[in-house]
Amino acid sequence: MSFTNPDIIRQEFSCAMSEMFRQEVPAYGVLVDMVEEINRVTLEQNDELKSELGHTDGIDRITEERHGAIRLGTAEELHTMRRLFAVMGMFPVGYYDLSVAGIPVHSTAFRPVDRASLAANPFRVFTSLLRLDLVKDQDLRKEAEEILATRKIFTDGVLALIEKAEAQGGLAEDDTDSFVKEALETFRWHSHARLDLALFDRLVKAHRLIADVVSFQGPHINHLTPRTLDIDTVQATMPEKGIDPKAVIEGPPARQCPILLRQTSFKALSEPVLFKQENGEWAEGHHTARFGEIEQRGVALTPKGRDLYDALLTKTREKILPAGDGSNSSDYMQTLADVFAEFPDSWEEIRKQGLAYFQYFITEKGQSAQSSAQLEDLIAEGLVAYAPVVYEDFLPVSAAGIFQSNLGDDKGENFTPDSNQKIFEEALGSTVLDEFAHYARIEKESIDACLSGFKTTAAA
Ligand code: OOG
Ligand code: NI
Repeated sequence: MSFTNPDIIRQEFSCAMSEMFRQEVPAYGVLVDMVEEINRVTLEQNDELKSELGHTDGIDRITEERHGAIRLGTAEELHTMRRLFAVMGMFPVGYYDLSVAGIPVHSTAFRPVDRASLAANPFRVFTSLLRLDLVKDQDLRKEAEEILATRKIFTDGVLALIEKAEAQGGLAEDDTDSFVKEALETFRWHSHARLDLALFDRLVKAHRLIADVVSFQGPHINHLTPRTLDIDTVQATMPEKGIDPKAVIEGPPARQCPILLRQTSFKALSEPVLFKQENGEWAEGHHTARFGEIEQRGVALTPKGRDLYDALLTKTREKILPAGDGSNSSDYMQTLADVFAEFPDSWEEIRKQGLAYFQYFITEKGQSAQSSAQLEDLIAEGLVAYAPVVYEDFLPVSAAGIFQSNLGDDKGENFTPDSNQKIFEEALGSTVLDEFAHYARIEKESIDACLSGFKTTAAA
């Protein structure tokens, strides 16, 4: 039996999701059009960037790139979600504890892992699991648990197809369309809540995020994110298009050599929701949940580079915390840039100090050469060159900033930080891939391929 390549299922799914979200959240469509235009202009003006992207991840990938995010309520939901994403070639990478930032969730990113799959379609989903164990009000916690225990977020159709895919080792072409269609249902917006307005208000008081997860029939996709090549321009241009951006860009400042991930979003829209009252009638309330985001990716950092990044970010935030209303945005961005002056800003220096991961390749000159030299000599002789490995994961402090700007200022109770990867993985039903080990492997494989390339040439 022949199966549809999971990369193709993911491609179809992400297109369907994008279409649904554009229809449901028109401002997102405006943002995507803006990003496409700015990416086009950026590439036109920057030949170096164009050739660099050609080496690492292909020009075609840029505007298509999307990630999304969902928030789940129970261990069982997370477990089934892992099985659903596996059908599309998406696997859990990384563990993010957001309780450190006062948000009662922990998360992973489901994503394609190997290079060919990422290149075929990079779509990933930042997936959070609500932690009701952090809620102090025992009655509220019990009520929330009871409500979540009775909801079904997956259609019978998709459950059957997941089982079929697992049993067969894949999905036949005939089943692919209905899998995508049925899977999409889980991520749809529901304008009718599962509870009444009074309980919703109590949940909001505990934390807006708890209300967002517990009140609805399913884990609506809360944002999608195209990749931009010039995040500062998009941030500055949003207001011109009638879109209200969050106060600051999350992550590192603008640099010659981009590192990790910079992100910004437009603020979640207030949407009407109908709540079922005791007398059987529907009462209208409001909820902010859905927004649009953009991201600009740079090089993946080694643990040493990441420690430096974390230290500089902490130092910045000790001096100034970005205010939600944007009143100190330019001071924050300036302080960030000043503090990050300490982080080397040339690829050569970054590589020399072992701060980031690189992919090595044989240059044109190297193609016809013979050598048994070591890597550093091959580079010095111009036979081998290197390009940054793109960071494909997320950042907990940035994610918390995105959460916060979209939950409003009314944050509710403060939670005690309590990282618990083991509990998360138990719910998931598997471990998460360690992203550092993964990037290290990419680098090592590229070095091995270069060195053996020369050996083969020398032997021939
Ligand atoms: C997820 C926020 C995190 C990102 O890009 O860091 C995120 C959420 O709001 O559910 O998507
Ligand atoms: Ni995001």
